Amino acid sequence: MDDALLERLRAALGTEHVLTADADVAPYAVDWTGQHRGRPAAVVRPRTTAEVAEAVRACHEAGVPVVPQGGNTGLVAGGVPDASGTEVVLSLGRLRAVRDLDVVAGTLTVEAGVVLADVQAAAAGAGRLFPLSLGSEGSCTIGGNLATNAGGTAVLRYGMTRDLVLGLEVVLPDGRVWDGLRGLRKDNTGYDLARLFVGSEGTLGIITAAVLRLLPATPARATAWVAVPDAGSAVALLDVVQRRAGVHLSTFELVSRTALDLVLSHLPGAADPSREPTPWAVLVELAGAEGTDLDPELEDALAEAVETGLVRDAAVAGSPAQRAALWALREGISEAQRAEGATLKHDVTLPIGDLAAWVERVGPVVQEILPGVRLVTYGHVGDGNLHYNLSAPPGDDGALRSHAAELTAAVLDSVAAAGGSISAEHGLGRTRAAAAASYKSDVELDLMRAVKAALDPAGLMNPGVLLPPAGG
Ligand code: FAD
Ligand code: 2HG
Ligand code: ZN
Repeated sequence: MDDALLERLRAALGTEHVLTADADVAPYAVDWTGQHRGRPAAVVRPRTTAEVAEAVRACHEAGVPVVPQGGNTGLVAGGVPDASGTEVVLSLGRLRAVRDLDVVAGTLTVEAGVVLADVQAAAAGAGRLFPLSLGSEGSCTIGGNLATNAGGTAVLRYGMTRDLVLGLEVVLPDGRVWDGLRGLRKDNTGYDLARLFVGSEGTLGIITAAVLRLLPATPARATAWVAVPDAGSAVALLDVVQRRAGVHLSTFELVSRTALDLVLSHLPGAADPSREPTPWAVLVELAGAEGTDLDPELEDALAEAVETGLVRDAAVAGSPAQRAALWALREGISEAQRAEGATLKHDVTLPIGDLAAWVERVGPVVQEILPGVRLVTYGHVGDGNLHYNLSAPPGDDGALRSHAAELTAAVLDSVAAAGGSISAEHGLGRTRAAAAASYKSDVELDLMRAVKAALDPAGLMNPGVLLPPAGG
């Protein structure tokens, strides 16, 4: 990499925050799955918005591409560099200040590198709720959540990250700073620029701070692990719980037997809460204000569902420890699948009325391509979002890798044919950019390219992510 640029970065950030040695850059070069490994020209770790701006300006003037990185928990290789050795990774991990908390206005202003669990804790410390909730919340950053428009396990009630943000501060690809840190609920003064950056996966600019919406706290909880015979019963159960619990329903997660078995074999101390194994289970949680008695709503819903044959068995958490144990079964799936070997992830949305039939249709197609492949199906069924993940036949990672393209094409084609989305909540990154382009209309692609060209005419902000490389 150009010595003059390195010197300029060192002068702006301090020598110890410009990393070039192989051992130092290694953790920033590989994604969470371990399946995408890039080669950064350098890793820079600014501390303030002004330092981010200076680093981006320097790279822009030198014509060097920049890859923003938060907690590096992304699952589509959007925050790690390519293998060219020309890209600078800009880590937001040192922008960790909580700048403001306004309980009356219901807003929390945080810097991009604040870990999601710390955002939740800051809200809870003020008796409020920041409802975004993901299995990776102990290490992903709010900047990464915004950049990917993350979903998670409470979208059903509170929406995606986009629904939880009011204003942003962004360093643009040429190093200018846009101060859009406004906490107003009503502000119809032009294009919604903040939400344009949400979900842009670091391709339009670098989010350095955000004004987030806070909600009333919901410390009352009722949680159950519900055994169901098939995915159709899970979808029907959703209707029953929505009718009985109304706005209190905050989580409705589907887990297949294959996914649960992986957790039971990899998570120490894990136990199946159901008396008899069923092919599917649902984690249901209701949440309400202090003092709300949610148990009758949950029990009425479950009693109705048992009577109509939708539910075989249900374990209701009787203590915080039991609740945590049920959640661990759901949140442990990614880790258990990673421990099992090679993984092929498909994060898809189906129209919810077709979800169960789609699962029945696509299984045999996938099994025909690779007999013995394991269908590690689970997800946020209340949002129509399935993680239709595949694991290799036991001990045969090579077979999954050699059939990966064919398997993914079959799954994504059938999602598109059903009117679904090929990326529900993880984004496109490098992994899905080309596929998404092939399913979009020319008009939609033209609009996306026009936005990219207007904000990043030199094409230096996370190239190859979200939109495929030119000519690619
Ligand atoms: P990174 O992985 O560092 O980056 C992700 C993308 O955002 C990259 O394109 C990067 O360039 C860009 N980016 C990061 N920070 C900035 C910034 N400040 N400005 C501009 N661009 C930036 N995702 C869900 O949606 N729902 C889930 O339920 C969920 N559960 C998960 C569970 C596990 C165990 C794991 C490992 C991942 C899970 N994820 C989930 C995926 C991941 O955690 C989210 O996509 C998360 O939002 C990424 O945040 P991050 O800080 O790790 O971002
Ligand atoms: C989840 O819902 C996450 O647990 C991760 O979105 C999904 O690891 C995955 O494929
Ligand atoms: Zn998910």
